[in-house]
Amino acid sequence: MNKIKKILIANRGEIAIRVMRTCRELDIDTVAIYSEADRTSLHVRYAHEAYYVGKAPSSESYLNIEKIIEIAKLSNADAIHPGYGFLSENAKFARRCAEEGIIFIGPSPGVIVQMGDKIMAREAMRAAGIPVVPGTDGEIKSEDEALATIREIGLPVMIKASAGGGGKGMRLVKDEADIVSSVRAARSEAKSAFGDDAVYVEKYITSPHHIEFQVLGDMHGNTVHLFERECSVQRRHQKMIEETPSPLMTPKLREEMGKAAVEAARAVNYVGVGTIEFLVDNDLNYYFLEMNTRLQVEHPITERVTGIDLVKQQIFVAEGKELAFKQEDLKQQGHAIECRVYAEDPDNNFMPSAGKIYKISNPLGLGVRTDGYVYEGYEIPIYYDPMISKLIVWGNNRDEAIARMRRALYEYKITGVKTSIKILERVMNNENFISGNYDTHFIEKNQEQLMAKAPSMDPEDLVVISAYIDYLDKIATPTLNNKEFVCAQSRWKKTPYVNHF
Ligand code: MV4
Repeated sequence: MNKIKKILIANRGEIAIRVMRTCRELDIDTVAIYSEADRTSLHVRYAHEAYYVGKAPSSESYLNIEKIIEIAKLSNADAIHPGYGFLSENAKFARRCAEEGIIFIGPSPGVIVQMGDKIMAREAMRAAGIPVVPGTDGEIKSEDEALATIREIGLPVMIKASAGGGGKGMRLVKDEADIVSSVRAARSEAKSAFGDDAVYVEKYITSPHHIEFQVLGDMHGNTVHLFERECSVQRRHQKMIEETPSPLMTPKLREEMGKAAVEAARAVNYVGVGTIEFLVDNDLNYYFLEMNTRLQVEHPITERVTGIDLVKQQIFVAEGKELAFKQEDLKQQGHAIECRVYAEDPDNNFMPSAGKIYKISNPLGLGVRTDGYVYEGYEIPIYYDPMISKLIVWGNNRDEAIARMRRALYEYKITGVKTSIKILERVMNNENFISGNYDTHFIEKNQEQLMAKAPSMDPEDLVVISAYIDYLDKIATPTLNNKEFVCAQSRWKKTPYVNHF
């Protein structure tokens, strides 16, 4: 046992605050680092101490390994929590921490390397008896080899970069004539993106579900899973909505996949929280896809249905504690959904919407959690991820959770920047989503309903509305921005604005 007293959080935004919240509950001191662009960021104010780390670009700040180690030593932090993104899956960083006697809150550098290399990960899983997508044994070394194997597997196939993941460096091949050019293209894309041109081939699974299992292992050989998360609602490999339980799941499949996930983690002696990603086809066959060796963005839905604080578990495990529960102690209670709120303009091809948050009103009430970091007057830096918050709701069942999410989205008011809130509302009202009938192609298949532009306004209506706004301005308290609120309210047709007064 190695009690942690002070943690440096090598991250920013909502996840930095999320981690610090648990630290405060555990009476652990927190050290923030911040870039030039983050001087006014909330994680800086939330921490017990904060240190400037470098210029705004990530490469000079949140990715600056030596500078971060220096600050950890200067501040006497005994551990570093990397959050997600940035250095969270960087084996070199984990190794440098170890060399300096700082606890890296995550798995060993060896496991990070092994799971970061998708060919190695595939091999390890196949050896452990976990179903992997049918495909090549290892790297495809030549175009001839590609041709031969692809003829064997049968088209369509996916060519994937071994150093890739999350959709980067992937090529779908449907036509034999395209094999050679696609392998070449995938290779050169991989080379320039990752400095590694190794590629492999997998059979293409049509319309799969993306279902992942949360795993947790300690240093004493105990490993459990904390059930699944359904992550199929995504746009261009950016997740939008996650839920647990998965509407697709049956008790039998859950048990089987849960066992597979635990075996997968055991096969690499996994210590810490991790995620086993699976593709599940329409016949409920499941295939190992990748393992993520970090705390994930969507971890709160798992926390909500299991009652387990995953950051607390990360810290306990890093201290060398034994897990305080066994698999049979864990239950999924009710249903949780997360919506990711991005500062993006859905009417303008999801372009990042930079600018100052003018007004923000977070949803509250029964069964609602928001993990965010922006405040009124805060200017969202352009340098980092556009996700500004996560809205997580819980219900006794899926229908209640969806209704609650609709209600919470209705309460969510953000002005000053464009956000994805209205798209999220449309998903919550989409018949296919409501019936649980969706897969990874949900967004494209429901494009029309989800992306419909608001109808342009009749000039006569505009006159009426502007007169009404004038009227509201006269009766309102000066702190309320009625103009903005009228705009925000208008998307909720069933609740006319006047009902609130
Ligand atoms: C696949 C696939 C179909 N067949 N592999 C995309 C992200 C990367 N982690 C793997 N991805 C996929 N791999 C085979 N053999 C379909 C996808 C895929 C996908 C996977 C998960 C979530 C959303 C997705 C959207 C498009 C494609």
